[in-house]
Amino acid sequence: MKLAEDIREHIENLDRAGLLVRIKREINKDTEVHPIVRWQYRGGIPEEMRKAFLFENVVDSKGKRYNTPNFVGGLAGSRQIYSIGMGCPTEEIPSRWARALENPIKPVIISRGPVQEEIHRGEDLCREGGGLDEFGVPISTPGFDNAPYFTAGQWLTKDPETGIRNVGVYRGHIKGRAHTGVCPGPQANQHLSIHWQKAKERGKHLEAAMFVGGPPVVCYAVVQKIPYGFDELELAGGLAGKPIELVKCQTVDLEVPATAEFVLEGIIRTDFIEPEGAFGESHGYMHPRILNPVFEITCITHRKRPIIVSYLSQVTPSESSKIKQVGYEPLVLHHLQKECSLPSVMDVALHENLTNLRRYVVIQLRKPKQHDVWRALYALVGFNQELGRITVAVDEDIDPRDPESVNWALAYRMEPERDLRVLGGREKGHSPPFVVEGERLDRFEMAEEREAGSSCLLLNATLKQKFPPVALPKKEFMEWARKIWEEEGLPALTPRSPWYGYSLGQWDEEFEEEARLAVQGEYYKTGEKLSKRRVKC
Ligand SMILES: Cc1cc2nc3c(=O)[nH]c(=O)nc-3n(C[C@H](O)[C@H](O)[C@H](O)COP(=O)(O)O)c2cc1C
Ligand SMILES: [Mn+2]
Repeated sequence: MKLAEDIREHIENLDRAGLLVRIKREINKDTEVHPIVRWQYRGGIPEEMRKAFLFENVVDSKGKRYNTPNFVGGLAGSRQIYSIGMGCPTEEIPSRWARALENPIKPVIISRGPVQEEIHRGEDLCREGGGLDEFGVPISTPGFDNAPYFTAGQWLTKDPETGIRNVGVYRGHIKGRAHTGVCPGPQANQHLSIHWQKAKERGKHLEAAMFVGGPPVVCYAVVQKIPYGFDELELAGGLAGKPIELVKCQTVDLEVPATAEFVLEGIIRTDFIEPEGAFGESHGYMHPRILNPVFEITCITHRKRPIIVSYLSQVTPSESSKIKQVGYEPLVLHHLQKECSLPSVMDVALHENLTNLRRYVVIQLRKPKQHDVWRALYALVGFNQELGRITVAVDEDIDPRDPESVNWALAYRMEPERDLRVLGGREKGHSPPFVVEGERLDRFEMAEEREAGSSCLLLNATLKQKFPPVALPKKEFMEWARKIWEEEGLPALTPRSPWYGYSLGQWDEEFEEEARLAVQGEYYKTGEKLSKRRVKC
């Protein structure tokens, strides 16, 4: 499959793979777009059946028509959709990530690109129908959100000191034809926030370019947290195996992907902040209004009929959680196995449904020593302040991605008095509860609240001693039975672990022999043997 250069080629690839739904009827972007796609996540549809949605005929609540299709669920609606954007099978995604981290490729600047097919600046931005009036941006959580927000805006800025580029996805609250809010996060570790702070200290506004679309690999790279000072566009080049092509912006000293759908150029003011939100957030609740910077648009450039990519976020599973999970799990696994020298760690599962990845994590280990189990648990919660509020360690026979399997381990292999630890001194992170003073929550008050702290729960649900076998028929009997099942035309099976019995150490040759005799029909022999061991009572 050819790696897509832009959203348009990506849409063609999805279409060919049978992963695209085109909605041609008129759809209201304020009330219908996101609720339609939401059903794919709250309607009992398995991940393998999820599709990308292209709304071709977009109107708004006032009846206005837009020449800007909406593309939702299109970059990471499922792991399969993500793999189309990466141009590789799902199994190869982790190694692509590893390769890109080790071999980033610098972008190149070219003279022209489709993203500048149309250019609007100055007065043009402020007239009726101009500026953001041209863009039919959907409302993510109709009934709660206070405006449409750009949810797939990739904010490109440069460190005011070193000039090193950063790109990250940050929500953009649409407030007027030529200005938006921007939410660089109260977290000091958000790189846009660092740039903004540095510009403010120098008494300057921060030049920014918010672009939407471009090569899918760019979209995947810019949501991953990589070290400060590492240009995400170099990482994207590493994912693509070739440089990302950029064009120079018109009004700011920045450059953006040549094949993006559209770009908002402008400055993020550093002399005031103002209320922004409320907005339904990736933690699954409405995030209250906070004080945030304002982005003043100096120029909009776009392709003809720009496609508005919008990520479905909020309650998980969502496109937002998937786009993070696919790259984040290999990063954490690599950290435990390689950087912490814990080869017994086999897998790390960031539980996605409802809990949004970071809050509930399961580590799977192969025949670990107990001190390695604890070290893996401590290392995981040390990797990131917000990671692993609840962290569980399980053995290799427990599927870390199956909550039933994990509950099974918790119920039998964990002794609460001995096997759990609560660690304090943690940051509260991006989640409720929020302390609201009066009507609104100030972002600095929120920072204080984060400092107020939180804790995490570590649960060691690995075996500490031998257990008897899992009481299901041995594998060969289950496999034979499956053959008969299928020959009889009974409903298709999707085996779930455990589907056969296996030893967990507490079993000996005598039990083995008795079971062998039993299936050979020789169980009277065992009865006879046991009758010789009678004890008086
Ligand atoms: C759909 C979506 C929306 C996001 N919105 C925000 C946001 O508004 N504020 C924020 O701080 N992070 C947001 N993030 C997370 C950042 O993109 C992520 O932390 C990224 O690593 C930041 O990169 P940077 O620190 O290099 O700028 C969002 C992520 C996704 C996928
Ligand atoms: Mn960064």
